[in-house]
Amino acid sequence: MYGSTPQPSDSDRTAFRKAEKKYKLYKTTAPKSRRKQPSEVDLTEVYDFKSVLESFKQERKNPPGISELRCGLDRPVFCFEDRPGALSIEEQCHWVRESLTSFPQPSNRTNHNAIYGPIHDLFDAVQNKKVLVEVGSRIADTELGVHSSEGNLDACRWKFCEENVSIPKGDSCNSIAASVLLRKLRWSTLGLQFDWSKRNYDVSLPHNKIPDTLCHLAKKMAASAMPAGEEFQPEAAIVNYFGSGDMLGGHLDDMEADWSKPIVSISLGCKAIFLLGGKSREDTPVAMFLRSGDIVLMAGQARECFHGIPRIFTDEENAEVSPLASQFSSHEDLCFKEYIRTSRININIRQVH
Ligand SMILES: O=C(O)CCC(=O)C(=O)O
Repeated sequence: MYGSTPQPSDSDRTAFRKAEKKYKLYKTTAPKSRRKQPSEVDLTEVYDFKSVLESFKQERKNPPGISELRCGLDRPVFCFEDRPGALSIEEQCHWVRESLTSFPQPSNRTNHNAIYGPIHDLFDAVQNKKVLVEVGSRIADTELGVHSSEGNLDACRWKFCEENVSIPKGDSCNSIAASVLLRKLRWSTLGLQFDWSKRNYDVSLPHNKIPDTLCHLAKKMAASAMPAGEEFQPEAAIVNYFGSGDMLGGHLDDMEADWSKPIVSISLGCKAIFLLGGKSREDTPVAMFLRSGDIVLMAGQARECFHGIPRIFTDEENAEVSPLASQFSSHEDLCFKEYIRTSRININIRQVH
């Protein structure tokens, strides 16, 4: 989760920090070359659920330390025995679309709110090559060819308009392409809104309902990790968007009142390394690959453990995103395809109370 302040003990000496540094993307210039290349990383200790699944299918055997969780799903679910959580390609496609179109819609908030206020229809603006323009007091909405429903420039100063709109001479005008805003989208929040500055849930903030289909999926996934007789209540979700070089520092999800309830965490798009540590940053984390469609259940002991994403893979060979990207085959879907080929999305669903 963003906004977690480094702890005093979070020096290079902690086991978690060491693992983050080990897997982080560093670029070096190879001898006789001027181009920077990703440095070699030893990935032999990263748990690979693709091979776990293959050996399970062939020999019904799990690697030491990993066992199968029997939770009535039509596909195997594995868990780490010492720190005790998949989606069809169509489901992945659906959630990528939702994450880029409906999840960032106001009243849900995103990281862009603080600068631009609520932004409506960002993805639509990307598809139509629009530009977000600061509508100053001297430039009327009508001159920019945009329609302001609010009629109050101070309350809503940024508007999407055509790329080639002409700004009247002498008017200074800030603008940013919708495509750049999408690249810079880092999070959106659904259901109860998380306040990053206060690091708590602000129940007074307006928000859109978490879609029923997402609630249903989360309930199904969480069921095996719920206290007996209780049903998971999805109250909030954080959607993280990662581009090349982005990481999510080691943190605890400690803002929910009841840690006996799991967090359901869905991975979409490019492959990533997930670090699952212990209750202290001093505990050496295990590293594992997360691919598109993987679901991590942060439950039981693992609910209280440090975790983070030190690296995502955006190069064609390692991203393993082609099956998903190729689902976006029509001309209208080109923007989805371009986005997901070099990005990762994580949707994590929480019961807050
Ligand atoms: O991106 C992920 O898989 C982990 C996300 C996460 O840890 C969080 O949002 O708290």
